[in-house]
Amino acid sequence: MTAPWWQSAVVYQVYPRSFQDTNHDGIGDIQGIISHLDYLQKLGVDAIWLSPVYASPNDDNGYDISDYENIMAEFGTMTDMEALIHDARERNIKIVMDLVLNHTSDEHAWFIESKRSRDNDYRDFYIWRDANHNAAPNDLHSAFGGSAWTLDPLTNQYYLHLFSPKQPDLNWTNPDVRQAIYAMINFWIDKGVGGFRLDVIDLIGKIPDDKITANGPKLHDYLKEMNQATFANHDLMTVGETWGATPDIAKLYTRPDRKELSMVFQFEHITLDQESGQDKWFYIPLDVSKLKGVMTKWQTQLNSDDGWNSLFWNNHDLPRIVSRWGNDTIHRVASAKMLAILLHMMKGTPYIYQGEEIGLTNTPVKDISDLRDIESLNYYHDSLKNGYLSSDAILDQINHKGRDNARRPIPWRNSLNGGFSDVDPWIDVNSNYPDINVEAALNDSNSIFYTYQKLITLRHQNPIVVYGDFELIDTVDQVFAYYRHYHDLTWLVVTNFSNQTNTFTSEDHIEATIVANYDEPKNLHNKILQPYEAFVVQVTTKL
Ligand code: TEU
Ligand code: CA
Repeated sequence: MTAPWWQSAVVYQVYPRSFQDTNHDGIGDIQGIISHLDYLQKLGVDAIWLSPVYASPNDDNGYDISDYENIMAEFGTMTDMEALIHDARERNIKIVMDLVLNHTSDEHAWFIESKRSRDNDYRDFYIWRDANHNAAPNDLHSAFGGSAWTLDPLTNQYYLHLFSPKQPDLNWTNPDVRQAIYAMINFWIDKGVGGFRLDVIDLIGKIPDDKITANGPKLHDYLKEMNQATFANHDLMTVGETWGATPDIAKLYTRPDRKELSMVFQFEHITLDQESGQDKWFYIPLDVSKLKGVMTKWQTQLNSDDGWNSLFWNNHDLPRIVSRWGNDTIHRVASAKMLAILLHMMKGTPYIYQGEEIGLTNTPVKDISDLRDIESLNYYHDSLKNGYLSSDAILDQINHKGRDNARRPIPWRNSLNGGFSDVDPWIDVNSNYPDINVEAALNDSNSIFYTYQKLITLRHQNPIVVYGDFELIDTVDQVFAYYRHYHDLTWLVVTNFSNQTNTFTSEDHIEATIVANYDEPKNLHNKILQPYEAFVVQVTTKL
């Protein structure tokens, strides 16, 4: 059996709203993506994960879908979408659609019907419950603040929404819901897409009455059924967003003989820099030794026979990695390359979030009016109301962790609005665009861009990167070093996760340098590592 294409692939995530505006409305669009396919081909990626482009009132920037089989007017038309799929394919790039199956928009035709009356044919497409002593059925919370239940006065029942009230949860226990969803997925498969990213897929088996949300008992039955009805017999890549996954849970989703998904996004490393028992806003410094522990666990416990890893630092929900765990001032370039090398030499399918490849930074704001994200806005207002934190303290948390950090327009060059749009964009471009932009990166042969390009090529050309065994090396805390072993070959990856120098020592003999962000290392004996230094060398190990 030949290995599936997605095991050696690198995926690039596009957040369409912020990629490129072409029709002068300040909002990115599908033609904008098409206009940069040559750039993505130059970078070398195999697939684009496209955040939602479906019709949506944009309460949550497209993660609230009002029609799965139409394109958001602001982004373009179905003809544009077909052109994108076609033009990408001509460059050997597949389009991976974002499937939001846990909920729809409250403006979806199904919900509009569902709320008409208690006996409407679509009533059971959603989750309706009677009041509990004149209050919500229970105390389930929405991820965006407040109760997960909203009362609809017309029929005097509550509906469930684990996200905003404009994102009512679908009722997956209803077979008609499932069949309607599968038909929609097949609509997109027939258009020639290369796969799907499944939004909060771990929630679809929920039992709200027992307050079970993630990993409900029927979850994997639904995924198997979905696979049979849709993905089976197509050469697709599927990746599930699963916040609470452990390696054992990941195997349930991804073990090939279970025929569910290709891989999942696990978030264990992502939650390391928050106070234990608190939500993401209460940030603390990263403990590198904990990061080593988590990454090693995933690298060693998920073998290709029983599952597959994804690798990522960033997405549209997360702060920029160079600001978060690197250094976005004097060591920006070195630390961005270090983070790239560390991640891309691991086993699994890497995802690059737009702008990561040029080391885009966070965009701290001084005023809440500079933000657009529903999660940050709700958090700000709810926290102010409960009075535990000052508005400055809340803004500080949002500046570190808020989702708009990732959602600023891509700066393409040093011109008005970074060349994203010639009118005011829907959200401001980071003011550092004169220095940090795509054109500047392409014109500098030492830029972060070319490190990413090289890492992608290395993965495509060297089975050791895709299949090699991972072995952590015991070092001082701030140094993260590991081997990859493949047949007789050994690659050594050494990274200094610090703005200070550190020492790494080994008896191994360097045969060749594969990639480095400082000068090529000469030998490994008491090697002084510069701030954020990273290199990969082929070695002969001393036994
Ligand atoms: O995110 C899932 C999710 O749980 C988010 O609320 C996440 O916890 C938060 O963004 C982290 O800060 C997915 C999408 O990626 C996100 O953009 C959507 O808002 C959400 O689902 C609802 O569809
Ligand atoms: Ca536009």
